[in-house]
Amino acid sequence: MRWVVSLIGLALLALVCAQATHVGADNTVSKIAFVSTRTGDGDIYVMDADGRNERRLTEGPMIDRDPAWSPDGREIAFGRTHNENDDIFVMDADGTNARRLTEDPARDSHPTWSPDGRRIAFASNRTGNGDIYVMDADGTDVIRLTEGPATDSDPAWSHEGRRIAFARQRDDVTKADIFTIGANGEDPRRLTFGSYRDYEPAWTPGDSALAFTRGRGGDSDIFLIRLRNNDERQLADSRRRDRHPSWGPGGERVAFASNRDGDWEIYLASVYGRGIVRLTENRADDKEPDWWGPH
Ligand SMILES: [Ca+2]
Ligand SMILES: [Ca+2]
Ligand SMILES: [Ca+2]
Ligand SMILES: [Ca+2]
Repeated sequence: MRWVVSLIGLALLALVCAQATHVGADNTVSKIAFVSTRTGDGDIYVMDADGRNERRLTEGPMIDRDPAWSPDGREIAFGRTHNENDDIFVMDADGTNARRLTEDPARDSHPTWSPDGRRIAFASNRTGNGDIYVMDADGTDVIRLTEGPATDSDPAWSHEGRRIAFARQRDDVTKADIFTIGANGEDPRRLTFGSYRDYEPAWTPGDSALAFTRGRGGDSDIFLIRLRNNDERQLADSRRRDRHPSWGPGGERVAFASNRDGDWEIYLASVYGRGIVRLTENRADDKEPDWWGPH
């Protein structure tokens, strides 16, 4: 009799576990946050990585941009223009509970999370030109990582956590290069050296390479640079502008924004083939994808 009771107990336990898994199903689906102007100004939207279940997360007259998933997928940091001031905000992944993290009159933008979710790096021009800063995820304990007259922007925190990639623009606005720096502010390294505008770096899931946007004249395309040998190759190319790469969780596909079909849409490119898939289709600008997937 006792083993029958134990079996029933085990069956009940399995049922409860299955229920719990089902309740958490939202965090088992790979999702892409992005910015769209379809309601006038920029708002943050989210969709499944196959383009389905699209929904709007922010509303109102503020301009929202640069969404960045927290590593656990529960929150999204983003940039918001309010009262002509750009600050970093964070909200729950369903769009509720938005709160402000930076309180400086300067332009604060491009949040990116440390892999443990405890810190957020961002770009700010609070000392007169662009530099990379790091703060705790509640907005406290702000530290400046880069200095000097160059304009540093577009920080991207590596998945192993020790380095942050960014774009550095010197005197000429048409030229920028990809750099990385230790998350403690030490050991800056330059990765690209061309006479192009290289920006918007994005680490592969294994941190062995970075995708980035390369601007040349009025065109821009998505490139990949391997850290082992600085080998570069082009991932997505069109005669219009291709920007803002963001890796899928498996490292086999990259999301990006392009105006190749007229207005801006979100696309996926395969790293190994030539297949390009379009995820959005409307007359507004859809940009700045940030891809999150369960680990
Ligand atoms: Ca600000
Ligand atoms: Ca600077
Ligand atoms: Ca292009
Ligand atoms: Ca569009």
